[in-house]
Amino acid sequence: MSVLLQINEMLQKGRAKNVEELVNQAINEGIPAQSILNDGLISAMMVVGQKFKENKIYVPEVLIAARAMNAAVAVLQPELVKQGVKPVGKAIVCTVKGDLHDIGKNLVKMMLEGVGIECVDLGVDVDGDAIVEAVKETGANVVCLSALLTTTMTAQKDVIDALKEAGVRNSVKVMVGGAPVTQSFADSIGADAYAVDAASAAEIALTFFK
Ligand code: B1M
Repeated sequence: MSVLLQINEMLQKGRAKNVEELVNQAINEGIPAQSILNDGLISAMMVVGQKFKENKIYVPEVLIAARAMNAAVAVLQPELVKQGVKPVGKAIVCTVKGDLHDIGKNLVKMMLEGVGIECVDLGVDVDGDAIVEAVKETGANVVCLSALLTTTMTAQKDVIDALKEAGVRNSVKVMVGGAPVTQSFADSIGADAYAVDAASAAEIALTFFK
């Protein structure tokens, strides 16, 4: 079995140590960093995302795979820089003002990173002004807003309003999600996208960069 296939298989199982060793082996074999990233790591995270969507695996397995992904990316990073590989794009991720839930937000971040999107994580309880500032400072193309409470989902609209007021609404795509959020709510507040889960969020975010 090729080293890329082995990386893919081990990453799906969340075996961080094995993945790290195999990534080093692939680098030593002269396989381009981009190929290790795309064909070994990202393709494995896509499978993990799909299985999660289909309820074939659950949050703990995703977190373990994401941890292995992060460990592997850390090993690969110097090679990616050396070979001039750039992230697909940049996204801001956060949980909106008044809301302290961060497990779903963290999953979204991990899945986005898993498909090669650089994430600026603003944390939880984040208001529109902080997001506007981050958009201006980082040049991110996508803003991902998580809300877990019926009382805080309306803060997603406040963020969109703040982006409009600051004149930067057209420079970013806004994606919303979280347990109480629905497609019709997303449409009603003028979001560009709604994602039901973290894997779908990564798939949709990728379409924004194409
Ligand atoms: Co809270 N809480 N909580 N809580 N909590 C819920 C959400 C609740 C449904 C529990 C219940 O009553 N049955 C309820 C909300 C009711 C409502 O508004 N409809 C609730 C409440 C009421 C509260 C407090 C108000 C309780 C209190 O103090 N009286 C309080 C609020 C604090 C605050 O935020 N201001 C509170 C506090 C807490 C804890 C701090 C104790 C803890 C959070 C710890 C943490 O996050 N670090 C907590 C927890 C753990 C939960 C439950 C049990 C689990 C949430 C979770 O992490 N789920 C939750 C009940 C439940 O959901 N069964 C509950 C797993 C996570 C992977 O799912 O975040 O939905 P989720 O993410 C999903 C999707 O929604 C989606 O992707 C993920 C899956 O792939 N997704 C996105 C999420 N964000 C996305 C963004 C996207 C796309 C998809 O694009 C941008």
